[in-house]
Amino acid sequence: MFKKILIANRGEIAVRVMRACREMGIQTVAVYSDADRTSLHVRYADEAVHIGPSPSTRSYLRIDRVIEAARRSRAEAIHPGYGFLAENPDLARACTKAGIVFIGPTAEAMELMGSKTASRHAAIASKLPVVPGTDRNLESLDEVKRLAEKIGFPVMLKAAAGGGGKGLRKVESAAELESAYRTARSEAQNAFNDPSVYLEKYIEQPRHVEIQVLGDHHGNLIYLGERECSLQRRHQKVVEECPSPLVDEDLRRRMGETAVRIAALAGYTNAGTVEFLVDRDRNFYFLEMNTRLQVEHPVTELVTGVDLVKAQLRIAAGERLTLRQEDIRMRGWAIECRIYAEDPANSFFPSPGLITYLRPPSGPGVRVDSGSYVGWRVPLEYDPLLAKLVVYGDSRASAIARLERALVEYEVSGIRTNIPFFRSVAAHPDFIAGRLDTGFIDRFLADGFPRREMPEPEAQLVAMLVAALESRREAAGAVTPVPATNAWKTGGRESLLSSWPARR
Ligand code: MV4
Repeated sequence: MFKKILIANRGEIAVRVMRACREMGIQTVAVYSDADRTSLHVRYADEAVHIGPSPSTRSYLRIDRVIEAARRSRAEAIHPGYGFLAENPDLARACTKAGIVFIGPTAEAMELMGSKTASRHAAIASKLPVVPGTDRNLESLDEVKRLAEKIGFPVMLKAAAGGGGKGLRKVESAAELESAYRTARSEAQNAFNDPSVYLEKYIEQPRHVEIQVLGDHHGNLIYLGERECSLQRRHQKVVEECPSPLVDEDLRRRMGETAVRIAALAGYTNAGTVEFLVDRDRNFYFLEMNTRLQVEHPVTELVTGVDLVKAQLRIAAGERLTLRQEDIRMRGWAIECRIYAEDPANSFFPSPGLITYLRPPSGPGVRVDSGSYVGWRVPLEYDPLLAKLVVYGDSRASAIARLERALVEYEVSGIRTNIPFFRSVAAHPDFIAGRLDTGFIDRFLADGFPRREMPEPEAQLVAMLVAALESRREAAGAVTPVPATNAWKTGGRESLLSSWPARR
């Protein structure tokens, strides 16, 4: 096993990887930019190397600086986390060249899966289920028109270099095709420096279900169940769970076996995720493969009992998978909420700033993967993910009850967070019933969220005033009755406790 590795990332995921390292006796090296001098991942690591100014293009995205930091600190391997360089084949190649192990798949596997058309082509050639559409880039408007008619409207135009919802365009009719084609191409060019687009049949009200896979360097490839990720806002996942309420044992086995076959097409090693769209008749179609550890990996960990980061480290060190497919058992239910420094009452705008108070939830079935602490200033330079709240219960209902309890416990002051938004989601009848199609969040926001709440500074003033009055009454010998929960006692959090639409 490695003695020392470098984590080429920041925030909660860097801390998550370092936690696995500490348990395995592996020394850790953090990298950091100017904005992250006091960040938790820097404090947590055994060593830290400054790699540049705050903009990620001049720090976390600089392959040369990351490699140099690994060389100087004599790290044997690099874990890329997610985002930043995680799916950049050039980092994997630079590692190989420098004699450093890249903790992830090969550059070739990343390249094949990085191209949506190349991965679709490979899957179609092996007769695996793929969203109906083209298996190569479209060359001309004439070709687009001809193929769209053949597929049948509505169709989706997608960027070949895209993924994760970037560069999508729904086209309802032939009349819209020409202008959609031109905008899609120019958007793809701007976002990915590659104008290539392709066509898919539009799947109505799909669900997003993804399969976790692990592959070692000895030909073993297994799947670790699914994650339900249909709750998204602007193609950003908001809530993820494992298992999916939609998936039964038979569908899980069929999707899992398909995912393993797709991964095998790339000679896949290490941790990866195969994404599927599932239609209303529960047909599933390969969408894309993510060649990294994902944000939502903890829900799979809680339900399968497998530590995915430790598995990644062992695989990268050349060890054999000790788990066989038949050893993977799913037990209980896990739900994750991504806690962001953003203001749900103001179109989810980022809300960076100083954290003046923090009381994360704890207790049975609660896991918080966090990169923040009291007194830390959330930088505005990066994705404002503060923490992931992950709850576990023996059933979906008990996981939801724990989620509601944990969200009531969660207190953050100084910045705005999306915690109130999750309190409302967790209490929503459609969420509770597992009706999680991709339109849920939009309908939910249109239906009257957010409710008005007392602004934070005023709420704090009220709470201080109440506390001062109570202590004077007590000093004068009065017995303070146990108060009924009210807006004064809770410093304005009352409206959060009685979340929309109504407490059950
Ligand atoms: C689609 C689709 C309908 N038909 N592709 C792909 C990436 C994901 N973030 C959005 N994607 C979609 N691809 C075809 N052919 C609908 C979506 C989609 C979606 C999918 C899963 C979960 C939420 C979604 C929200 C909007 C659109």
